[in-house]
Amino acid sequence: MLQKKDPGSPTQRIVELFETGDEVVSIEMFGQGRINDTFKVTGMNHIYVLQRINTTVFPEPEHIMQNINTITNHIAKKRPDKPNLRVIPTQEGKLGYSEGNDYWRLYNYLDHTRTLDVIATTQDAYAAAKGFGDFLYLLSDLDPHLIKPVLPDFHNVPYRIKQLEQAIREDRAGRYQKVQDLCKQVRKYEPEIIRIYQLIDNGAVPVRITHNDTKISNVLLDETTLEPLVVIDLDTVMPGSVLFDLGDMIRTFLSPVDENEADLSKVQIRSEMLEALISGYHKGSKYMLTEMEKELVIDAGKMLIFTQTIRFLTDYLNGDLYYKIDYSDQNLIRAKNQLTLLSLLIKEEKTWKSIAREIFSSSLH
Ligand code: GN1
Ligand code: MG
Repeated sequence: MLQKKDPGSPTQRIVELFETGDEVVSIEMFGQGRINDTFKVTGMNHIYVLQRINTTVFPEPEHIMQNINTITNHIAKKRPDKPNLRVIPTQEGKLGYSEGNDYWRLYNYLDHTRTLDVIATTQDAYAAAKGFGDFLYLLSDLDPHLIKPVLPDFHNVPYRIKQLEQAIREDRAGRYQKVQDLCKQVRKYEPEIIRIYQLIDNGAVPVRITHNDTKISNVLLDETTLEPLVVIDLDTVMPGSVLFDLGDMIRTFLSPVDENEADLSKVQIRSEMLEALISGYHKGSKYMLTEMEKELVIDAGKMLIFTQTIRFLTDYLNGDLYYKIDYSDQNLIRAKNQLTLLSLLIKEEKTWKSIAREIFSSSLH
């Protein structure tokens, strides 16, 4: 009794190419990702997560799957008693299935878990940050050379600025005039953000295996205890700086509304969430951050919010080719939302920095 809620899609045929030993009962769209397509597959015996990888964004999905397989095996070996993400191979023993421009993969579904889109309480912030901190710690004894840099320029600020400049020059969607002022406002932060990026790039902080997309919805929490269980969305796990992860947490944890909120007066910085984020991460990562990493945490937030602002703006100028949108000005709204967050963070940056210092030094070891 197949109830496909995704009519006309090849999803059932695809699932059957994987080594599940199960029978499909239903398939439905699932999740909030802006890049890949995700489906929840209910089988007779188990539930699975099927994903179609966006091969424009990830041109070498096989490399991603090798990375993910290395990472998930490493974590499962270190904590076999906990729920873990597993790559389910195809019947031919491959880590995914490639057909035309599509690349598909299948995971086990982790039941009795939930994700958050915005952080409502300090307990949420602490738990989610601790989950990402655990992740850093769990991978800290894995040689970064074993992980391929699948998107080498992902957090490269000068590269992102060049992409914006190109989008302005080409003005493919004829939208530049509308966003000229916004471009000016955001570009005034460039020198300051480039300085932060260069510090990192010049080796002020160690290269670690980092997640690189630590928005709150990427950690699964136990649905009753709210304990962080599993970090998901491992496509961008690469050698990088922990500051990319901390920066993206600052970007997504501090405001009571997410990047899609059009009412900019709702964008705010909640200092209690910053405190919870830092103490949760510090605890999860077993206090392994260097002094320089701790010192740069707020700067990292600035850098990630800046980069996200110009990425949304670039995509808006290009005619929405990268991020999924629900309505035509959504990338513009997202860019404005992120620019508001950036200016709020910078306005009181001294306060945030002193809070960060205090929490890092007062957390119990
Ligand atoms: C994308 O689609 P999702 O949620 O995995 C993006 C992140 C952005 C985020 C903004 C590979 O993440 O870098 O921060 O949207 N991922 C990629 O919501 O570009
Ligand atoms: Mg992602």
